[in-house]
Amino acid sequence: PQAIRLADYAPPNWLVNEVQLTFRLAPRATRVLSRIRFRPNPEAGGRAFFLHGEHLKLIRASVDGAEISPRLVDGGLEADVPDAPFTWEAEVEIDPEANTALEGLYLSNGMYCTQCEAEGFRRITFYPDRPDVMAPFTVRIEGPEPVLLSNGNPTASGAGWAEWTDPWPKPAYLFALVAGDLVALEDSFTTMSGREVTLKLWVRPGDEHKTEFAMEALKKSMRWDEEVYGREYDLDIFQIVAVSDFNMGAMENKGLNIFNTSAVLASPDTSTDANFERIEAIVAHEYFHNWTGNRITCRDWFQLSLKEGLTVFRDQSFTADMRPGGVSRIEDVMALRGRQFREDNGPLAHQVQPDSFVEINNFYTATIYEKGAEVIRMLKTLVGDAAYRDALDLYFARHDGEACTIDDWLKVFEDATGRDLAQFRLWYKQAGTPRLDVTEDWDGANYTLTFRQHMPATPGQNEKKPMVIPIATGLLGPNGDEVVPTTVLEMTEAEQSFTFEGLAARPVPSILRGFSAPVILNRETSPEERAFLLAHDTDPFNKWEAGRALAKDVLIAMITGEEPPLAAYLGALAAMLRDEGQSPAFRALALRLPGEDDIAQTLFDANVTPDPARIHDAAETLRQEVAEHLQDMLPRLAAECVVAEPFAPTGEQAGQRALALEVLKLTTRLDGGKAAAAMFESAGNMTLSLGALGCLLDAEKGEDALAAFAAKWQGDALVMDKWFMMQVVHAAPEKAAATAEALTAHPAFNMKNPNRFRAVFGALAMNAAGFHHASGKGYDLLADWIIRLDPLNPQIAARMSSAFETWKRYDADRQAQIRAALERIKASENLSRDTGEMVGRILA
Ligand code: B3K
Ligand code: ZN
Repeated sequence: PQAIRLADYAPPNWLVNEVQLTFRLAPRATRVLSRIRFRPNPEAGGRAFFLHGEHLKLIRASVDGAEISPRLVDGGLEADVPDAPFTWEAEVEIDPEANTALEGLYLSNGMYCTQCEAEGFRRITFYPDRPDVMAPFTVRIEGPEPVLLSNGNPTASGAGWAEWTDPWPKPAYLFALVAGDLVALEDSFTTMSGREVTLKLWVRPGDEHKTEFAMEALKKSMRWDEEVYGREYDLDIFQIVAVSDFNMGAMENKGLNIFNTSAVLASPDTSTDANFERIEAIVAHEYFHNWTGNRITCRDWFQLSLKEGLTVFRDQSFTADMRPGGVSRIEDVMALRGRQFREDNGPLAHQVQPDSFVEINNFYTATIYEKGAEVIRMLKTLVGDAAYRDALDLYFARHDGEACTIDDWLKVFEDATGRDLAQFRLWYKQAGTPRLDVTEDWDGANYTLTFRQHMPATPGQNEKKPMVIPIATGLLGPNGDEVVPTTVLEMTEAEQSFTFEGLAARPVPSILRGFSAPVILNRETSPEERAFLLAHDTDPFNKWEAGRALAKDVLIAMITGEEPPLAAYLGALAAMLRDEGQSPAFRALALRLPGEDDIAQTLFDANVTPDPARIHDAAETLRQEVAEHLQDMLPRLAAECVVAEPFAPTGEQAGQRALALEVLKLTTRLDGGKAAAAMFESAGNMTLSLGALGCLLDAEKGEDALAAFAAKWQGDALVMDKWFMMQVVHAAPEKAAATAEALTAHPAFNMKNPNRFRAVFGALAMNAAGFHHASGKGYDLLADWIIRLDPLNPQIAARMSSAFETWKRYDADRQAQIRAALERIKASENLSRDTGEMVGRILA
């Protein structure tokens, strides 16, 4: 398969004035009639006429009413057309029931739905399926289903049909259609200019009780976008539909968002606090796309981060406002390091704006999304809040209704602020995570920090230029007082020094506050200084970071056989827990150890080959040490975090439950699961119930609880996903692969359902010591199932293969095993373009 290159971008030959679609729904033979008015693009280099189309049966086609026989070619058709505006009509037949790729029009539990981003519309009808072709759509749906939905406003309906009109020009990837037996929670929202918008959240009958939270999240998002970005909603109705079979979290189709049930349905009985938080963020994310993605879209898929990075940044800011206290930033960074740093430091590293791709679906990555958001956060830090808002206002004013590029975005900032962003642009074009080494100098009055940046080579990029790095820094005095408040040091050189003058005593620096740049900071720091920062730093992120770094120092020393600073860590932890000024949410995060995958990467960076089994053992030993050291405090802490009020999915309550569960994990190491069993019995919500189950599984006492859990929840697919997932995540390393394999034989396992497949195999990949067990069984099992899934759902198969992306870190035996697994996938017959590209890149 051929790579698509950014450098080859050419504007479309033909633009579209208007699209009219008619769907005659039938599970095995849906007819799609299209009437499209084309006009020549004055900016185009030619007039050749090509329409994308895949898996379509062409019934007939005409140009200006005259039947024609188009030439069917690879990926679409060509036709001879006039050198002037004309009307294209076509009728095609498609088979939604056979569509297991969940791209285009497909059936999920008897309900029709669509997924068109990135290139799914070409599986619905022949069309210029590229985002720089934007048009208003009118859609007529005919079918026996009681509910027939599409984008925009409802304009007419009758028995067995409905018509929808979307006046806002949009690219085809934002098209959506839903038809089925659905019920809606209805509400309304009055916009800042006083317009009344109908809100509907559609679910399958029986799920009505799980809709309220997402509806509230939607209304909060609509208000927040008005207040913070001045953005108002622009149709009479906004709808969300929950679908059980969906490849990702959700999709921002204009006026008709389609959501994975897991990203929208919630109730205290069935959803954890983490589920609630994720749902609130995804509802906001998809809603925010209405302006950053839909009204202003991407010129081509190389600009994907234009909408995704910005929209993630917006949803992160929203979450920080909804859940104050600094914890959400810590969670964002944990996710960034866990997924994006991992990606950036392996064979799949790529630019925030790639230069080429084979399959665009492989580029919906942590780099495009999360690093893209970090880049925008840095831009905001550099220009300041007011200038950021001015630039955004200019962006919306200048580009509304257009398909834009990342360069258009940067130009807006240059014009609004007068800054030259040529160097900043490198954040989009240089892959990899910068390393920032810090040294310091104290002359008795002046304190100098010297930074040196360097970036390891990434595939296809050996030489890197220095980047602009905003380093938010504060200084603390010896008694813990802040002597220099947060200042943004703007680093632009490979090596650069910053001096703070006239200080009374040698300060303790707090560097990279709020994680002001997505870099790896290296600075020799004593355990005492880390403990000092954990106790005194005023920046919640760096406070947490100090504790985490100390925990990492301990683990690394345990693994490499040096003397671990255990006493300093345990003492600091105990002091932090006693500090009632710290929120339960913060204390819960500070109690968690760094992940085993993170430790593996850190060892690899230090030229030590990580042994997953040893890392796991060290983490277990340290947790046991922590439990014993904190023993006396645990009962009081547990009592403190009992939530007296009725359940509410608020940040405060979630923090209390999170701390309760961290305490329970430690307690389980001391009482063998007694407290966990009691918690499992009495838990009145899914957070505590699942947390207690996890503790019981860790203690290898989960059998009864698992059975009770399954008996209670067998009718609820989303809860059963958790049941599958927990068993694999909490399996001992030597049992993880066998547990996953046994679960695939369970009658409720269904490989065609992405949530269920991920519940087992995403969980296997998450269990680092289990997946990388020396037997190689984890690798073999995952390869087997990727090979099986690929013909059915290439997107999920390809995504799952990234579990292997860290393989070069490991010893020769493991590398040989992984290579064999990857080669086996690569050699399988008819491998998809998706998985082929991924495996090829990982092996390269
Ligand atoms: N834009 C969609 C993702 C589409 C993924 C296509 N493989 C969801 C989102 O980012 O909001
Ligand atoms: Zn998005």
